Amino acid sequence: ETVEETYIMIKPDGLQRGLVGEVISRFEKKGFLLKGLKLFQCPKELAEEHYKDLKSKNFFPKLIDYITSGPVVCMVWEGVGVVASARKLIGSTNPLQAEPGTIRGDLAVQTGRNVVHGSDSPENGQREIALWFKEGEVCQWTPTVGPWLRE
Ligand code: DAT
Ligand code: MG
Repeated sequence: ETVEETYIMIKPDGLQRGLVGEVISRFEKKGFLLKGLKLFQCPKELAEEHYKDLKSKNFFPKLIDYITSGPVVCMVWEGVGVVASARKLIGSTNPLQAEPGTIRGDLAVQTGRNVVHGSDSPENGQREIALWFKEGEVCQWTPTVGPWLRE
């Protein structure tokens, strides 16, 4: 049970469809801590760096076009086991295979329009936070409900 940070991003479809509050709400209600938040028009170079592991895939150009097609909502969330837990809250990559109750399972139908991104490991979480946020944009703060969320 280690405290981690993860990079969560609402993709352009989530913003266009008015799902920003819904997505943020799920992470808030779970009990994770919001440490960074901004609306951002992603340049092509950043999108390519973020998804560099997928560069050889045939869908890569479409993925980059989609992610840069409009503003995204960039977030840093902190919590015990938040990286894996966020992936569970988000659900499977293909929304039709994502379980009901997950963000993708409840709110999306296509892999190419799956509303939200979440880091897949603590290491990638740190890599992605450094990629998307500048020094000073991530806030350290202590919620007063802390003792009711963590023993
Ligand atoms: P995830 O976003 O669940 O971590 P991933 O890292 O494998 O999934 O892929 C990143 C994004 O790329 C994914 O959210 C949507 C897109 N993608 C992945 N596989 C795809 C495919 N087979 N066809 C089209 N887009 C795909
Ligand atoms: Mg991924």
